[in-house]
Amino acid sequence: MLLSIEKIILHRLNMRLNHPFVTSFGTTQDKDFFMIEVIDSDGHRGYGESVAFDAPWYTEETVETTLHMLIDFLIPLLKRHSIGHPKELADIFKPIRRNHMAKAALEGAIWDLYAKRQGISLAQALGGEKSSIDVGISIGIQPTITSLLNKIEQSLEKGYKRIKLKIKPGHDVHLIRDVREHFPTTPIMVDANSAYSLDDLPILKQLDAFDLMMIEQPLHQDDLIDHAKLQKELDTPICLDESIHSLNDVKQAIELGSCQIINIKSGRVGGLTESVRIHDYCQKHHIPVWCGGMLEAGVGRAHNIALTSLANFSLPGDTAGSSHYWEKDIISPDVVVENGKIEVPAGAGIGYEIDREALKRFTVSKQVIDF
Ligand code: OSB
Ligand code: MG
Repeated sequence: MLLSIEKIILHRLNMRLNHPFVTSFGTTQDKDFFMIEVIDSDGHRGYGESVAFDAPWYTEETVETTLHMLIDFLIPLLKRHSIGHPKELADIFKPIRRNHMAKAALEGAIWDLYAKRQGISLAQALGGEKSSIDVGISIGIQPTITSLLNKIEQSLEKGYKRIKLKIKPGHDVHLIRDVREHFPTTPIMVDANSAYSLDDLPILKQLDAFDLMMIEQPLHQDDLIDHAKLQKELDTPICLDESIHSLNDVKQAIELGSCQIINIKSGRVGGLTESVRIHDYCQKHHIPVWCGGMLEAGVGRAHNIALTSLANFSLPGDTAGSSHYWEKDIISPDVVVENGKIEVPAGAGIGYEIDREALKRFTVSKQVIDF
């Protein structure tokens, strides 16, 4: 059955994070982003969230570039095709190079719409098998070691299954040593967001002493070769985030030995279809994957939960509960973490409703595109 799209609404939102999130790149507190609502002729509504930030510090995309791509290229392309299944979008979007976050936002909304039309959950539509997922938490760089230790303690009390800490040069070995003294057996990993180079090998090698689950994206954001050289020198598994934009990147990384674990973010790889392909390929090659986070609001978080229900998402991801980020989320119910687990909703599509009151409160502007 073909999808009969009648209307697309781009909701531009601004939401303030409960706490500023600090990485090796800088600080984020006010999240400017948009949510896509796709409405079909039967009144089904599919939702997608764009994960691009207001500035291009994580990848090259921004809120403005993703809107430009959607309005001037991707939505016009979509209008010229009839689609039966969201997997067809990969071919339809092929004439447009990269711009993965823009593509993923629209593709995600269409996956949700498709699942709702089928009367199945998004998790089921993607091939998910788990009814609940284990989750971890990503703690940004803290002003003092005391506040970091407190945050870790609070996160463990809430049951999070692993703790991810951000590191950068000058804020690494001593910090992890302190943390390990207080938490000798907690599953801990670190994320450098590309802050190091091979010149830092002596420092990175010292991290081997702390029994970390993995070190995420230590080197340059577009590198695979140096990561392969580094992995040969380290006992700690390397996980790639920024370096992975597609299944092709994953194939090259595995062949080169650049990493042993992959962080999948649907926005970074161009959508859920590509995420599932990467998941399947990694499963076949015995590479565990986990679902990364982009400080998403409810819709993006719901998509991450559905994706994480696939079997080879065998390590806890960064999908923390709504209340970790927001005073009020835009979905109902909130995403709740209990004993470090999130129940995968069984309802149709993403399985969460949009809280219209909250949506209105955070809406800055709205654009309606008729088909
Ligand atoms: O590197 O995984 C990252 C947040 C924004 C951009 C990049 C990253 C992150 C996080 C936080 O680590 C993940 C989350 O809690 O959503
Ligand atoms: Mg990362």
